[in-house]
Amino acid sequence: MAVKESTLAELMSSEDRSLSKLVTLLADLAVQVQQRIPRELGFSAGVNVYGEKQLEMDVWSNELFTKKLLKSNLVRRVASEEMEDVAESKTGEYSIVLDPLDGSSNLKSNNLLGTIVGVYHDKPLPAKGRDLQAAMYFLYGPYLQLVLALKDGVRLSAAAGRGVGARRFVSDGLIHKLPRPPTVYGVGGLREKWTPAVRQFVECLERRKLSLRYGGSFVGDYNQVLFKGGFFAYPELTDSPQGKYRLQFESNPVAFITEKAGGRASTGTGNILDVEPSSIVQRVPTYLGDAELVLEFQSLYKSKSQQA
Ligand code: FDP
Repeated sequence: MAVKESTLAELMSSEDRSLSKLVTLLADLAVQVQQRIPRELGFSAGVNVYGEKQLEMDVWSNELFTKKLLKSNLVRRVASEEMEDVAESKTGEYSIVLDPLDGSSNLKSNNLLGTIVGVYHDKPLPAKGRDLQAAMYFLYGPYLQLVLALKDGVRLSAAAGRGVGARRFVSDGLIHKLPRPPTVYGVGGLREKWTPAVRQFVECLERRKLSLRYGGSFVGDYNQVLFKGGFFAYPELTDSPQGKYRLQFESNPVAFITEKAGGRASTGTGNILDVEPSSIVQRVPTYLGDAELVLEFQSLYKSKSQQA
């Protein structure tokens, strides 16, 4: 059956006009980031958007997103993984949490990178994941992909159409769910620093023939789970009980996407989206993906904690 192609504007047609404008702006900026990456790597020597000295790509992308969002009249607050404080403007109804270039250590080796965004309607930051109105990530892969979670579910789109900027994004408009049965898994952190619960769970996934997919890029690795079904974690580590991911910028937005795709998101003991935020820089152990697998991990975690 032929599927009708939808533009980004059509995907957003049942949402508030201001949210639609915001997603369009973010998509425009993601196109600019993707175009900028080869220049940053020196394939276009001397080219610099500001005409100043070459900036680190994550600093550059943070400035791009933050400045444009705050000038848009749509966004009141921006908190970013690249900034210590929340940046504010005088107008706008949205509060944005942002990891402008997640996985930036993959830049030189040309592996996957992403931009992660969480959208709150007029909430002070930091905020609880449960209060997110929308969340998305852009994946800078062989093609630029937008994974967009709104209240009615997750939709996938790609910058593959004929337009420029956000107008290039096209979608089949279908709601995407995590497929079953699960077939892949990825777990971050050094194996020697995994706790017994994580080790045992990974052994169990391997016995069930789930394939390992780990490239060291959150959105890249998570996207495999979203497409193939499975389990992804950046777990608590023996020398880092809160793991690596920042609650506001990484764990909450991707947890929101996971729930909207029919999966679950856990800290090991409870739902990531219910964690009370204590600071902008807070980290949480992050276990995501197939709902049954995440629940299974949670009960193993509980029994290992009781034994300890
Ligand atoms: P990066 O340091 O390259 O920015 O949290 C950031 C992140 O990448 C994630 O994208 C990725 O999943 C993780 O760190 C990789 O950490 P390890 O190097 O410990 O695997």
